[in-house]
Amino acid sequence: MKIAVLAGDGIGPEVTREAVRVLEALRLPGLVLLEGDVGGVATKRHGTPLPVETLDLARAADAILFGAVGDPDCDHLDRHLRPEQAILGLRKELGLFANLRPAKLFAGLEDASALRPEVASAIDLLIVRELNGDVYFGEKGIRTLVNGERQGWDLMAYSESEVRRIAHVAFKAARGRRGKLCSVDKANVLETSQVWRDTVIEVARDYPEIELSHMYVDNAAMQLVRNPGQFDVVVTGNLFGDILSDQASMCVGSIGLLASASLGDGTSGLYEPIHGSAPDIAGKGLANPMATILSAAMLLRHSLGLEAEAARIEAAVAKALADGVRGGDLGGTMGTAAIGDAVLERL
Ligand code: GGG
Repeated sequence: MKIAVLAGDGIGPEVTREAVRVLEALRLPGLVLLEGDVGGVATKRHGTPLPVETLDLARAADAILFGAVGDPDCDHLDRHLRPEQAILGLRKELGLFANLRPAKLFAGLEDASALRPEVASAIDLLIVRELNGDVYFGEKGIRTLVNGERQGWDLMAYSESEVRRIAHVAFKAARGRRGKLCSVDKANVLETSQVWRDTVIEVARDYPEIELSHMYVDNAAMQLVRNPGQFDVVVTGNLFGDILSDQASMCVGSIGLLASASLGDGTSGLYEPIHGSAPDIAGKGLANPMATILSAAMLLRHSLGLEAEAARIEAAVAKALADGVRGGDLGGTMGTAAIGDAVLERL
């Protein structure tokens, strides 16, 4: 069982270290962890955010544990050299088109949510974000208009086959949960969303037992804070999914709690916290590592088939939170390593 550990920038190395400690504590026979450079750190060392050695390491691994990328030192660089290109490149190169982002309120965090406790306690949803299309990968550029102004442009596009494959993932996920799927788009304005909606409706014929609904993204953002308990599985495009999952994270208390799995048709998957590199707190030992620890649990479940071990990690995190373990993101004072210790003690 070979796991590529790509810690990246900012708080990435700190939070990844705690997840690695948890994985090592399980003493899984045959587990090998191999580190690689990615993101801004790779641009500085190798002149590219995704060196070929890192890509080869990721390809050869059974799964990838990823921290975060993003470095203000690289803000002035050409887009191709920016840290974020590393994660986009990995998703594209490895065909990781389905990003699963579960959000559930942990017991004891009712007061940490941005929502009223009775509203927050109903949250148990899964956002299925498409990862290989949309404005992230459409043609883009900056052109000069006749009046001399610069104009930036990014093509938003989804083909039927791209929508079809993510819709199947979402319908199957709904089948294993409460049987409800909400497809989020902006079909009243965007042609992209019209194709998205028509295709989701077509795929729905294969899943008559699933209750399908459609929602415009602006309404979905509002409903997520008004009545999040109505959602079971939400399927949406790359950009809308990125935004809605950050919003969902504050509904359950903190972006430091949301894990994710990026999956494709192959066997290896990539697992990362949904948060970025948080350069403002990098290196201070203040970041909450729970999202990365929970991502490691998803890795064990989805890529290695180790359900019992995954559940053990999730139970340890839940117990730590129920016992009052809190970092600064949740109004507490505990640092990254202390939170990692608290999870390890309960493993
Ligand atoms: N761990 C997530 C991370 O590093 N996010 C930074 C980033 O640039 N993400 C782009 C995206 O998720 O679309």
